[in-house]
Amino acid sequence: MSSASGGLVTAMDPVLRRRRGTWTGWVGAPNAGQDELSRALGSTPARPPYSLQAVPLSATEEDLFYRGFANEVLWPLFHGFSDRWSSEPRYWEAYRTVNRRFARSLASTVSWDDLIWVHDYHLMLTGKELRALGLNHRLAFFLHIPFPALEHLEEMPWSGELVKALCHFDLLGFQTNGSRSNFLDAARHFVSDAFTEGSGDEHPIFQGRTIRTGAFPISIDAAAFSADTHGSLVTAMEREIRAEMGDRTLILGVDRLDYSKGIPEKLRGFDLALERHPELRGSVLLKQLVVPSRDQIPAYKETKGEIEASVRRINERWGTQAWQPVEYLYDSWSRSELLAHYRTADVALITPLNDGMNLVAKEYAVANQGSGVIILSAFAGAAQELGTDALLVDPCEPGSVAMAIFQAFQMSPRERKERMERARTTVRTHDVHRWVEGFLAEAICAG
Ligand code: ADQ
Repeated sequence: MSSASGGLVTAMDPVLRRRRGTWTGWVGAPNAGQDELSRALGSTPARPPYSLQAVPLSATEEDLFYRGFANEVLWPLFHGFSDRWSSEPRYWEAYRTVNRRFARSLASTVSWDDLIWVHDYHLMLTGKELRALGLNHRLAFFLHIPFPALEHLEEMPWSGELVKALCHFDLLGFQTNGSRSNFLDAARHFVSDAFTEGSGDEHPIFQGRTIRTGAFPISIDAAAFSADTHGSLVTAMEREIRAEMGDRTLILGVDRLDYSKGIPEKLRGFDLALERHPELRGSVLLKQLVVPSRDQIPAYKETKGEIEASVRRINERWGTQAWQPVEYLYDSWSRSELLAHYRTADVALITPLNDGMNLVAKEYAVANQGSGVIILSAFAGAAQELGTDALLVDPCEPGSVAMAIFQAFQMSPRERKERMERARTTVRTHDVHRWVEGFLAEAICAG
């Protein structure tokens, strides 16, 4: 991970705090070790109550493995951005080397009965590497991002090797059934001999082991989120934000800087809403937080420039002396600031073009104790659980986003409250602890 401000850390930290275990990871800076990893994951005091094992990477490896293969090849390809991925062969070589290093590091510390649970697209070769080192442990993998359709995956020359490597895990977990079925299609294509008459269509057998697959939609620590919203600091900040807003409707956007999050598309939709619905002018504020992320990668810099130009255009077009329609912040909020904004916002506007899950939608559902409205992209994994209570949009269609903004603005307090209560119940009953129980129950049956 590059910092502790991503969805993976938000989801996994409470799980390890409760269940213990060892987190093996890279801290996100060249040559960083154990102390840096503690600081990145812990609050104060620095060390979280589980073990940490740092795998250091050199500056070149950070460049080729993390920025290169993980985020300039796999991230765009797996999110369906066929025109954005790089075919640089050095990236692939670095990915193999680093995955091997992670496997060696893991192999040096595991006990004979440990379950090894590997997370995300950075480490898809570790299963194969661990087996090559002779480990017979139960190996599980969870992919936090979407698994692409075969037609996208096939564009990359290393796809076959990647899919075959994944087949060394006993359990492969995905966010949605769509991703799971895309993986099975890819396995059928690249590892066809794993599908025999005996194995059936859904349970490939690879080197004598049955590979289990499943959809496990990830969630948040809903109880902790809900409890933290009552802190005095959060309440004071909420009062301040409300006072600044006056009677205006606060529409909130919280996204990591990423072209997959659909921020320029969101702004296009907002602009069109102001054009089509004069009632909104002077009455709404879009507060958009963009959390810095991967900003060394050219595509991310471009996205940042595009967002900033678009904010300027909208403010020039519609702003008056008394009112500026968009407040844009390129920053990282503290948890209290984030919670205070979730509590105050009348609408959460979440428009990724493609997203494994999107935890912001779930966090808002739990933290907003009032009667907020969730506007959510149909292409976020979270839409499958929250789809009936949120207003679903196609982020590529500005008209769809504009209509949802106006619908949220006009929605009766009663309808808002009912929708929000149902969304909150969904997230509370399917929280991250239930997610982990479901995954581990399946992992224990595997292997
Ligand atoms: P991400 O793409 O990082 O995660 P997301 O699910 O949107 O995205 O989560 C972002 C997380 O960052 C939220 O938990 C949020 O609270 C946190 N955050 C936002 N602003 C912050 C700030 N200023 N400081 C600290 N934290 C901040 C990937 C996938 C997602 C998937 C998650 C989990 O891309 O689709 O939901 O993993 O599996």
